[in-house]
Amino acid sequence: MPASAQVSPDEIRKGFSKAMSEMYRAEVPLYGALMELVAQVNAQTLEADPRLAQHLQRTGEIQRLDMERHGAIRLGTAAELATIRRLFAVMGMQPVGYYDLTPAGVPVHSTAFRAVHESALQTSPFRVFTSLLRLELIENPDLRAFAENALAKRSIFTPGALALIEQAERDGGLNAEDADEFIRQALETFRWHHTATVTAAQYQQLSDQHRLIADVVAFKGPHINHLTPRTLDIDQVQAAMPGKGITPKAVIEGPPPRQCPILLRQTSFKALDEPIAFTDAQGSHSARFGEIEQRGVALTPKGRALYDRLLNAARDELGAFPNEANAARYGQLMAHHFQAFPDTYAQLREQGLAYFRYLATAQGLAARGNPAQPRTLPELIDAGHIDVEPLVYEDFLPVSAAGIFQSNLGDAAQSHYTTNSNQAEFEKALGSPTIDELKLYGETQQRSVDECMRELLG
Ligand code: OOG
Ligand code: NI
Repeated sequence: MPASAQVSPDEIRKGFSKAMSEMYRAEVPLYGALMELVAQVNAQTLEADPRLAQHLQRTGEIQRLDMERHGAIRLGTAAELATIRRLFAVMGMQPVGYYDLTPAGVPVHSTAFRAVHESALQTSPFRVFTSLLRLELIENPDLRAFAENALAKRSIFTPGALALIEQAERDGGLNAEDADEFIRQALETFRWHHTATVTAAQYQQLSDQHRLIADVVAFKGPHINHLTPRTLDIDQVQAAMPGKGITPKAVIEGPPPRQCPILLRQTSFKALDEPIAFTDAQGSHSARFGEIEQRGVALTPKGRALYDRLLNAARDELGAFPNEANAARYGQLMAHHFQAFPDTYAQLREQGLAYFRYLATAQGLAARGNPAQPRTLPELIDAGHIDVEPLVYEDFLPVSAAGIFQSNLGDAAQSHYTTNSNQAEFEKALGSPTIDELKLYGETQQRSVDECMRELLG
């Protein structure tokens, strides 16, 4: 097939993200309500803060804001993870980062599939937080064997999806018609099932071991469990949720409110209880919830170490998992400890705490070829020939993710696992290494510097 007939993987991802959002909106009406609230608050925030609007305009983020979302799935076997990697690759999504959630009592480890190049992210920033159940953590050997057997019997991909993945791998892509069919077929893997594959008693046994185990093992496929829009003011959305009949979790995960947002702040509402037909009886299951996120600047290893240190200090002082009863104190402790985190972009940049994008300004371009034009990056910035924009954090945070899991699984789901993190095992299942996210931010920053210098001085 000639290359010209092929659709770019970024366009397939964009189409898939849209189709997924439509499916979820139709299946979970509360998601639609949340989307409307987020759109309202985003519009108000932009109106009230012209500087923010200008900055989003300059970086192009304004175009991706409405289509920005991430979702999550939980898989049961190594083979499922390896095939989902190939499915996401058709859409230009690579496994970025490794997250071990077992220290927080959730028996999974995870990665995030997403686009890696800034121009691809611009077309569609869609990401999927993908977890693999760690069956070895089920202590009861009979139950573990039952779970393994149930998972071995299911096939979560349609034959059509598998054929199109192979075709894309063979031909190096898909044409428009096949890409549309691929989106339709791939969507089936993420669909909700009203029927379970086990009896009510078996479900209960799995659930008693851990609710998450029942969520993965008892069903035909890895239903998408949430889709998360990006908000420009998470505190406002959190405050407005109850008025829309949505009850948010006790605390916002991630850093406290700041002038210059860093990393990622997230909050969610509890999973809905939905009717399920077990093989022998009617019952219910809860898995699907809603979440919102506010993204800030990506941190360098030095910035991230500071973030982790301050977060741990606040949590240690709290002495318990954040919950309804200690939420106010948690907020105070976070605000107090994070005073040690510089809160202007200039400080974040000068102290090497965050990543930035460098953009040549009109003034800089006009001065091109002028012998008086400065030649170094700091001088060009001072002269207004280069603008500095924070680079958005595109990834996730393990402590936050654990908090989101917990708020949906209920506190009863807290277990203590002594097993260590096992990135090598995860990557073996995945069939490839995971990409180091910090390396990607470093590369994007460097590319922007190189391009500026070429444009202004080249
Ligand atoms: C994933 C929870 C983590 C996030 O945004 O950190 C998550 C799950 O519940 O499967 O979505
Ligand atoms: Ni999420």
